[in-house]
Amino acid sequence: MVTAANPPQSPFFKGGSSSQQTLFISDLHLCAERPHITRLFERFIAETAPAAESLYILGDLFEYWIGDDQLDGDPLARNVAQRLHRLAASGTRIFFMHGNRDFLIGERFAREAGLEILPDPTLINIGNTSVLLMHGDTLCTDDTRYQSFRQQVRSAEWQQAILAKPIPERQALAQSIRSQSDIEKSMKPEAIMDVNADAVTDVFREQRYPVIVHGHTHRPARHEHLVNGHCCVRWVLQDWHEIGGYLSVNAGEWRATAVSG
Ligand code: LP5
Ligand code: MN
Repeated sequence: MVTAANPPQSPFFKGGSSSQQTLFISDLHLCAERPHITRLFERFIAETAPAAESLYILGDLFEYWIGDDQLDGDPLARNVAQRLHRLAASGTRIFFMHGNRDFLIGERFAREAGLEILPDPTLINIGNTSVLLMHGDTLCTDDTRYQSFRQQVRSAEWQQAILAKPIPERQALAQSIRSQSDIEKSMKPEAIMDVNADAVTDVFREQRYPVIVHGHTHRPARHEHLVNGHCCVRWVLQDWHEIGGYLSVNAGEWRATAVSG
């Protein structure tokens, strides 16, 4: 667990922004097959995000990521990196946490997009509020098939072996995993693909009752949990499948806003 009470500053941070607004997004699953979502994201980055002091991207920015050399052959990946870089250069700090689709994003992408990669989970302070950021997949403890898959693909050995393979081989492997995952998901009960209540309670208790913000489940909501007499809030972020959305906090006021057009 890493605590980033004062998250390190991006190399572009000018320190001059008077905005106190913080934005959270996740699960955009950007890909060439959903160009309208890419357009929504571009508009969000150009029109909404510049007013914010910080933007947190909590995983699954891309449909999948096979390694940072994806930047060499994928115009969409380069476009996204360039737009994020421009946003960072204008003074908005950008933080990224890996999702289960883009856990292979590395330092090259971070540099080219002007962002900083945060570990999952990361605890930050916004004003006097302690906020725990997660992708959300680690809370889905009933999905034991997924958790063992996750353990395997997050190991350094597996990642080294995979990244040594040529791009077409990685591309084919990513597509096989996607198909297998979709087949298995269609047979899993809905409940096991949501967070486990005890896992959530444990995290609230261990982290001293922060606000939790996560994505992954694609079940956007504001939940209240009563844990040891503390009324705790858990925000689940909207995915960007048909429309998009973001969570914002400004002067202690939290709001979920849809992005469409
Ligand atoms: O992503 P989502 O929300 O649809 O489903 C997730 C879980 N699935 C996954 C897999 C991802 O969708 C695909 C990841 C692609 C990564 C690309 C880079 C990898 C590198 C490869 C090459 C460089 O995370 C799904 C959960 C669901 O969330 C809800 O929480 O249920 O979990 C699964 O479906 C996992 C399966 O149950 C078990 C794993 C199947 C993989 C088997 C590999 C077969 C390979 C075949 C090779 C010939
Ligand atoms: Mn996910």
